[in-house]
Amino acid sequence: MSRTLITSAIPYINGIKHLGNLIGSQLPADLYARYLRARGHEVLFLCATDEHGTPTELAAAEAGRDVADYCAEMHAEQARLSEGFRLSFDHFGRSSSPQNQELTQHFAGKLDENGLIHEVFEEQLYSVADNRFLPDRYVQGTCPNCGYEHARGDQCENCTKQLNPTELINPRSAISGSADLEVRKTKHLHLRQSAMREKLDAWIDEKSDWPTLTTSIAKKWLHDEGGIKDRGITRDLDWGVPVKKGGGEWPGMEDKVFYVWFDAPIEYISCAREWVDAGKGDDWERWWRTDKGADDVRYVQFMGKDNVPFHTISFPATIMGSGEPWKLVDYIKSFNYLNYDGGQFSTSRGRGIFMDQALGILPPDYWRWWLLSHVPETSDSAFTWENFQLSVNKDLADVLGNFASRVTKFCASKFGEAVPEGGAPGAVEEALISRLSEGMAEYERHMDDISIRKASSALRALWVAGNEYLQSAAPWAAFKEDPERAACITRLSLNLIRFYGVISAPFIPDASSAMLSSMRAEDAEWPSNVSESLNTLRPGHGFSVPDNLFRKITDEQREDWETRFGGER
Ligand code: B3M
Ligand code: ZN
Repeated sequence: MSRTLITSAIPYINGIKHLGNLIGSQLPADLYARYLRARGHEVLFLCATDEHGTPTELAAAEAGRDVADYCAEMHAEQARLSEGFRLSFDHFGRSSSPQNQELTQHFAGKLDENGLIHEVFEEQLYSVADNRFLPDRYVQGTCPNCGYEHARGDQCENCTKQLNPTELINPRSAISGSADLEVRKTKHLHLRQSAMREKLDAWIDEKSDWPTLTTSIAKKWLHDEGGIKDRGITRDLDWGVPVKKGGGEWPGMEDKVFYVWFDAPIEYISCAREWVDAGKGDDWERWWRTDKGADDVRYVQFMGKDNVPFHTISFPATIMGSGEPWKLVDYIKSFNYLNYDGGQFSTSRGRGIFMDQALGILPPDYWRWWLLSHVPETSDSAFTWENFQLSVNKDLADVLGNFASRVTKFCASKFGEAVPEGGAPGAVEEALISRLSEGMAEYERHMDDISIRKASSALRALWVAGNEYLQSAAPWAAFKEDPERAACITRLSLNLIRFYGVISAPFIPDASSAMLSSMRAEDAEWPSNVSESLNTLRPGHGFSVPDNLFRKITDEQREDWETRFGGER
């Protein structure tokens, strides 16, 4: 049995996530975690909320809330929605935890000891009225490029041009609106990523099995435009991890916090400690410290492509630079973007479908199936209501749901609610079993490779095989002339429902448990041999007809949702 540590990129705390966020890391990570657990591996699957940074302070201010209260509430909300989508985290932590504060300061201290932190003086806008330095986003003004009056100091939302706060015309503080701003010098810390370039480069070169999407982004950052830059890791904010080293003071840095992207990945480690502190596990170091057994762990990360630079450069630089035996990632699975009906999902503009809305109209499996079978793996992909309706109605309702309902209803009416005895299987059954065996090997291969689209097609093909078998073997026709034959087909088909319940669980856990409980299956072990697995439910074993597993989406519903979710939230 092997051990796998799985982390999903940790979602920002400010606001409910949309389906593009969900499929960009958490949902695929959950699929993989469920699959490995089902195959008998020991898995630690961690996620958390990413709570620091300017957007959090701004969102709390906009909601008129204290930032700590706001975060606590949003964390609970995100945890609730994660459960709603059946994300099977072993722990859903918080980057604002005391554990993460301590570990972040510890890393900073180690990096400093190892000469990898530079103190730099930067010119920055200071608001006299607010009595503080303003981070880029806290400065507002007129865009020098397009004249938009509400451009932010980091970027103009209107024309998307990246800006420096000092370039804005009529700059003012986003906190107080005051225009009484001065340019002053202030001290910041830089992580000397450039000093680690060769090490990082060599490390990436070892990763020949990584998706090209991952390695190409990493290489670009290491080499383009004169190579990897040092990175500012401090900010002028109140909300964040205070800049200290290993708990001690850091002279001159009293009013500053670490940059959110410095402490967020460290939360992957802290989260394991939070998991132990919450009483859910007893040893986090065996997952994270290579001197404490984590050598045997395979560590897999999931994330959207925009997060790749931080996971291939900045976080490894933090870990390597500490000189301590922390576990480095073994495999990074990254994703492209999911678009929404001819545009982009957008949190700031409330465009698309958000997790709470999705669960408000349909159960999680409908979304899980569509999202995972259309995951933007090799290129961006697009959500359309038409395609969603088609895929739910065809794959889930017509193929899988219909199979389970036809078989159980037929059996109940002809033989009663127990597996019938019937004759011995024949050539048709043998053909089916060999088709299923090949299909299973393919399904497992793609799941092992985290090739999600291919895995979903392979799973669908397994469902289709059962359906086609049932259709051509036609027990309802055989029943009249040869009830023994009809009973044999029925017995195998009832076993197929259990089989589907087991193998579909990583994708559609609720429907899978419904199938398993209607079959009263005690054994839900992953099949190592298809033929044996289809013999699990013996003659006389009772079952019940499941409620409709999937309801079809009607044209009316589709049109209604299309309108409802067409505009902004
Ligand atoms: N919160 C960005 C995102 O949700 C960021 C990921 C952090 S992973 C350490 O896409
Ligand atoms: Zn502009």
